[in-house]
Amino acid sequence: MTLKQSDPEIYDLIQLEKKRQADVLELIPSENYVSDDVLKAIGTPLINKYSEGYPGKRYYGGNQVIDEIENLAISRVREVFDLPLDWHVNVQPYSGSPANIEVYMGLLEPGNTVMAMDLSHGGHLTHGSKVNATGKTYNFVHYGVSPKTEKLDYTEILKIADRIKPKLIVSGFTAYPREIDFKKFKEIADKVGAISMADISHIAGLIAGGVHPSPIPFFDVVTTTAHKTLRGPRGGAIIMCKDKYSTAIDKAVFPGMQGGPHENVIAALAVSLKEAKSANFKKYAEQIVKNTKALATHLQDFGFRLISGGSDNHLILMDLTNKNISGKDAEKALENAGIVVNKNMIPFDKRSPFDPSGIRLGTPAITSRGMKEKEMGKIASWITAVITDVKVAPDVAEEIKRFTKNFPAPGL
Ligand code: DSN
Repeated sequence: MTLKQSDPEIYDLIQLEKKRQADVLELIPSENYVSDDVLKAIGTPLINKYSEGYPGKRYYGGNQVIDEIENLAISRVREVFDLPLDWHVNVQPYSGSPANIEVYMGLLEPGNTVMAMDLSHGGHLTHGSKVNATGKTYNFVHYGVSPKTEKLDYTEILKIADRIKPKLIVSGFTAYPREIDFKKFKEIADKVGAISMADISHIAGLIAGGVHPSPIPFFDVVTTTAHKTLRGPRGGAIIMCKDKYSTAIDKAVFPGMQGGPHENVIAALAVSLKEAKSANFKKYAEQIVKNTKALATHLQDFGFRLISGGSDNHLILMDLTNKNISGKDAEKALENAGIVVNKNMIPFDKRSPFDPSGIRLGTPAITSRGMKEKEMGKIASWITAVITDVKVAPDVAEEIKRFTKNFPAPGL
């Protein structure tokens, strides 16, 4: 019996979501479309297996095949991120948030001082937000972007680090549209004797594709989710670290935070990492950056103010203050038009996180559909039309439905 026959309610909802994903312009910069092969690997009987422990040292029998899968995923991580021999890999974190928490658990004591980017300037909840376990457990001190340039000010970051002497400094962002100078971060960490940690979740695919500098090999620890630009499965993550941190971090992952790893996700991660080694993936990563730059230029030509004046990576952070619409209302209006973005705080925002001044948009998913610079002008003009007059949204949605048919999304 098929799922359609045995559980039509869930089957129909899945079809509806597939149709939604096919019909819209997906511009949330942390989302993407995985390949058919990644989907195939994740929906396998690997999900049935318990494999607490690590390859060769499991707490359950019957893990010979699972060990091979996990080891293959690890060796592919090593190739994709060009890891030196004295680096260690853990592919078991359930997602990006657990991965970050596990690094802190492994390397810090509660109450230790840690430095990271402020959430409202583009950090992440697990970079010590007050409402997150990380902010409640450790003494996070935040840096932000410069009020003048809206870019990272490394001199100011050094000043703060020198004053507070953190045990660990986190670099890596969820809403920062510029290239990160990991070398400068490492210099700062070295000057104050801090562990350097990069959360590359957003830009892992750009690093793998060679279009963003990597923090490897000179950083101490690097975490990343598997999805986003890397185009692997959600519900997976990777920790890479210098060997001297490996025992503490492995113990924090299991048994510290987690039980049995999700080996179906690890297999899907391995599949996506094989894809990430291909020449096509490099082209995709290059195209993401070209598309974002083109979209940014068109939006600026239409009078939108972009945080930091543009983008070097896969995302754009837009300040809507001069358009007299809030981030929340813009997100809704654009959604009605088939353009999916997310409302987002902008640096020094005077509004609240639930109804902030900005929206965040990016090009990974539409690049995976094969869209190029030519399409970015069209997309910018639709965004402009909807933000200028929200009433045009239903007409734009129809146009976009026709338009997206020319760009089949992988996996749907
Ligand atoms: N929530 C993710 C994002 O959208 O950027 C980060 O984990």
